Amino acid sequence: MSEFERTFVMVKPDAFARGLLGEVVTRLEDRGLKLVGIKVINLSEKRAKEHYAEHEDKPFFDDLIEFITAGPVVPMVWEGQDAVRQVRQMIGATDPLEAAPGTIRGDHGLDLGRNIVHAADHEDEGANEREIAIHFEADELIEYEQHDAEWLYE
Ligand code: FUP
Repeated sequence: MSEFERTFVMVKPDAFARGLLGEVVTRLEDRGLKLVGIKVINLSEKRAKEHYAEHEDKPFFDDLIEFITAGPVVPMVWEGQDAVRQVRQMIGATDPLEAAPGTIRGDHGLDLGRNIVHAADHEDEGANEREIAIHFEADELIEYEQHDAEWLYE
């Protein structure tokens, strides 16, 4: 069943440094999703470890934390019908080698450890709300009318 929901997305340091922030935002805007929160920050090590807590026992964890704290990131919250699944499809598989052409990772990345963008996983229940809460205060998510909504939704 379709669900109207919010999803957490984050442009990673590689994409920010490569000037791909606009590309990622444009793709999500063009799809019809509504931007309700965005900021540019340097992630603290503490917040990075909280964000990737599920991977703390993995061999790649230290490299992942070093990478995600190596430069500015852009956490965002996007809203729309089935937003979590829509965005996961748009970013493509975790490894850019496996990501289909036409997806963000499939069009802009090559390396698993430099894969452009993070988005909450729809198969990990609760991940989305947890990640939004890690990166945003409630008053940083804004409410407004999406003026083209009547032409996006039946
Ligand atoms: P995703 O949900 O697609 O971002 O992927 P995961 O949560 O499984 O992995 C988080 C990040 O860890 C990936 F973006 C890249 C990194 N990673 C590795 O570096 N090596 C691995 O074997 C798996 C993931």
